[in-house]
Amino acid sequence: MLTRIDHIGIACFDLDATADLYRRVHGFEVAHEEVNEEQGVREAMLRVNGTDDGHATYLQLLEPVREDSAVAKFLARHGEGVHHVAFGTGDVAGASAEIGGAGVRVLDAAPRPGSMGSSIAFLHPKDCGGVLTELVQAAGPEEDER
Ligand code: CMX
Ligand code: CO
Repeated sequence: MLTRIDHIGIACFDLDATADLYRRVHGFEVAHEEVNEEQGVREAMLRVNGTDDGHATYLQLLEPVREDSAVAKFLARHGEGVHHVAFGTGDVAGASAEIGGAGVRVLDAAPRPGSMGSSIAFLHPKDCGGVLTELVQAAGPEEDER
């Protein structure tokens, strides 16, 4: 079951400049930054609010660190902007199996490491009305506060 919006992923060319824009225009601060080599991105998580299951909602700013990464390809084709929507679940493997069983292409055979110790899996945008969709099982609530 998908219970909440975990984050909106936003592709950008310059993470620091884009984080600064969100600080100045929206008032959001960077709560966490990391490089995910497997996904080929440097990312900043901007915490928007807490949710009733003890986790939180974020904007995830994504800057490619490799030319062959999904985000680099997206930027080359579409430019900067919304890249994906991520929903929270208590069981990413179970949710992937259930959604995959309904005929949607799950892009990760098994969940992979995501931001802040989470486990993630992606659904193909062509099977989700044009929206690249990520499923996220967050780490413990204390991990969200970093
Ligand atoms: N949102 C919506 N549509 C998208 C898309 C996106 N983010 N990325 C690609 N597409 C569409 C393209 O527009 C294209 O459509 P048309 O054929 O109608 O033009 C089609 O999908 C194929 O696009 P492509 O550029 O050839 O891209 P690929 O098929 O090589 O890859 C995808 C697309 C979704 C399979 C790949 O990006 C992927 O595996 N993504 C999952 C991993 C990821 O995005 N990681 C970065 C984020 C990490 C994180 O959140 O932590
Ligand atoms: Co994401």
